[in-house]
Amino acid sequence: MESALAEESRGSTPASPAGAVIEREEETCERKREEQERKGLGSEVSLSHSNMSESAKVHHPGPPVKAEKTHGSDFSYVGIDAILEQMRRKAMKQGFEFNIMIVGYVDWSGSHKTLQWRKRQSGLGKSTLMNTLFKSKVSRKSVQPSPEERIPKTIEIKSVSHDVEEKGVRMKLTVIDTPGFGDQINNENCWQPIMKFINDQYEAYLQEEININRKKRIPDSRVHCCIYFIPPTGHCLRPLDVEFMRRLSKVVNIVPVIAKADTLTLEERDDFKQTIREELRANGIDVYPQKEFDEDAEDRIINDKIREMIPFAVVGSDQEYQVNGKRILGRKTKWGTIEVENIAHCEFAYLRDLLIRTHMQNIKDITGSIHYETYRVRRLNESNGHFTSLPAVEPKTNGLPAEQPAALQANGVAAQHGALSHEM
Ligand SMILES: Nc1nc2c(ncn2[C@@H]2O[C@H](COP(=O)(O)OP(=O)(O)O)[C@@H](O)[C@H]2O)c(=O)[nH]1
Ligand SMILES: [Mg+2]
Repeated sequence: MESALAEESRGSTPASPAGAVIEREEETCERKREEQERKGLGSEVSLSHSNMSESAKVHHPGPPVKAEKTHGSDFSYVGIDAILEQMRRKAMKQGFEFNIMIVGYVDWSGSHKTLQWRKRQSGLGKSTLMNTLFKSKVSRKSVQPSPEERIPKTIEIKSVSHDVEEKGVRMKLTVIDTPGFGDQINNENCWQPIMKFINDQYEAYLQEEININRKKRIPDSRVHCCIYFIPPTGHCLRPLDVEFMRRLSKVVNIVPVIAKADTLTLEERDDFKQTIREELRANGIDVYPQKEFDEDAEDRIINDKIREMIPFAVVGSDQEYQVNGKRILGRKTKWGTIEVENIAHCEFAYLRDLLIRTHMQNIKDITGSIHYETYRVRRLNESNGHFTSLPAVEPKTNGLPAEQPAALQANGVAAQHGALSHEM
């Protein structure tokens, strides 16, 4: 799929998230190269990242002339900082994965709500927001459902992957949609299929990890972040919102947002945000960025600011308009155009920055080092003593790799996820 992001990297549109970062990194590297040349380190050091033989040149005890040149003005310089450039190039080559889940529901329980009303209230703007975030058609357009499909009977979990590229940085973005959540007559335990899906991805990862014949890179289908959409009622969280976030925040990074915030006045918005923050606190719901995982004082200052703003009141749109000669994503109304990326209009830009520009790596790190780790420890403790009996680590007598465990559904789910994930 040709993404808008890829197009943007060639076009004249303003630099977008990853692009901005890469540009900064390139500037830094350029500066570093210039500095090294000034210091007399020459191009050999700057080439050291290109491949092993080149880097070997740098460390190989060369002729005295070379050594003198290298150590010319700064004898103590070793070149350790070049690792950053090596890492950058490796990351560019490998690309990376980011998996976002979107959850939220409109309360249709009142019997006076007609099908027509429900149709109008079709959603909270989850798919639209994904398109707004990644400026391309990453989430399937909501199609008009047939009458019998209008009220899903069960929660479906739909996972769609996209290869997005920007300035040479490749990302496999997977959006996991959960239509049907909260739509049933009895919503008791309706968070369970979502919890199961998240755990299934951890299980799939674990099975790959403990396999004797491991893949060089384990495919990462773990849910890095779950955006929970709260309808703009201005009242308070509904019991299911609390139940979902209370349970799920223990296994995944939850980012709550107020959907369709253009329907609230500024005052209503601020009051609603305040109420939600208090309710989250009162119910012991620890949403992302979790205080206990701040790494240092600097982290704490930055994250405290984010925590004071959560939940972000967002507006989504995949419609482009021309405002003051600039192309913008917005919602045109009788009284003007809401510019989604304008912080005077809504808080979409803060959400985008958190998810993409400033905290994406941290979101992935917390998934791996906290949520997955908790799952892994629990799972391995459970199977303690029987560990070798897990089929995944038992090589077959003919020397071929063991089959994946049939009893543990995880790999089956992963395969299904993989198959689903490229349907576009
Ligand atoms: N007022 C308003 N409408 C929105 C917003 N985002 C999406 N919509 C509209 O809400 C409807 C449902 O959006 P959709 O993204 O399909 O919702 P989903 O079912 O949650 O995925 C569509 O008509 C969108 O144009 C928003 O921020 N504000
Ligand atoms: Mg949708």
